[in-house]
Amino acid sequence: DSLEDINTDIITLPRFIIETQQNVKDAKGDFTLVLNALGFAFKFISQTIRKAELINLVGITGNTNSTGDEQKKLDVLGDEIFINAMKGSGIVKILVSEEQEDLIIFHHNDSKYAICCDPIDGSSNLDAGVSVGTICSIFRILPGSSGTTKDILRQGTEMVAACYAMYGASTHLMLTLGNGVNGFTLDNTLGEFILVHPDLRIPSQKSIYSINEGNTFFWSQTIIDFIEKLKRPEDNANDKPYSARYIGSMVADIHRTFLYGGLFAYPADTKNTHGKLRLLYEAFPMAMLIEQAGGKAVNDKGERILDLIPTHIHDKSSVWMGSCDDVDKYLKHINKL
Ligand code: AHM
Ligand code: MG
Repeated sequence: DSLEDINTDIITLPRFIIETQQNVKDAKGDFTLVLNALGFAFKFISQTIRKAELINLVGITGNTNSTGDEQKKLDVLGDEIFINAMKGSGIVKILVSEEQEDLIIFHHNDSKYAICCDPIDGSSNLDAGVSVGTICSIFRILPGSSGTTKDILRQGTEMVAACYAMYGASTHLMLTLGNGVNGFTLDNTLGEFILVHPDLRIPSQKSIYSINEGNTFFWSQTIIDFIEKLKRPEDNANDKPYSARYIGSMVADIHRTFLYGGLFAYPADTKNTHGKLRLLYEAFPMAMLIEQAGGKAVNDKGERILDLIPTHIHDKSSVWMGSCDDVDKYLKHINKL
């Protein structure tokens, strides 16, 4: 590349936040601190995952043994990295993590936010080098609250922001502040997330379904019938069956859905009677991101995910989310449209 080709006016995550906050009345820079802490946690987890295989398998770095026995599991490390980053931000009062039974409260003066996260989602895929990610929902705590579950057991529509990081061939960050979705990619040499997908829109239709079909035996007849329909050429546009794509990492399956379109689902079944995915830090943030990009997100009954209210911090929900027309196809199937 010639030097003239270098873009010197790139939009980094901090720049994006500063410019966005300038349009928000009464913004005091608090949210910048939250995003800084999140960005740092994502970079740290990303680097740790990238080093992990070499550390564990061949002991190439550090003073670890070659069997990896004394290594902390990556999900534990990811959780610790995330907790410490949020604690260090000085602005987060409450943290819910998939890895922690109870909510964590940080005692800082003036801390205003509650973050719910799955630090390493899809961790069963880690040892095979398949993409995993971190998912987060962000609430502003209730006025005068000293930090209780009331600050987070709220309707999904009350989130002020949501994001996920995906640790794949590159590290990606998808972020919504309730005004569209913006996609960033980590430039490892700069150590900065760079805006690469401003105002990302999810395609309105794509004949892809993403579901763990190995669970068919546990599904209701309604769901079995619907998935069969997607496979029958005569029931679909252009007489074409849907393609199956399932990674088994929600972040990676949703990331593909953002870029290519299609339908991602994890329904309830006789094993997981409320579905498998967690409302506060999996279904909610992904539903907000999907809706903000022009898609839809509902549960098995066709109820909008963001209208649900959790009763416990680790509550689960069935999910059907993705391209508008593909989710509508499900809604029509269950007579909710
Ligand atoms: P985890 O939070 O324990 O990693 O589980 C969540 C993951 C999601 O990333 C993924 O969509 C789903 O579990 C896959 O489940 P299954 O293996 O049952 O298909
Ligand atoms: Mg998870």
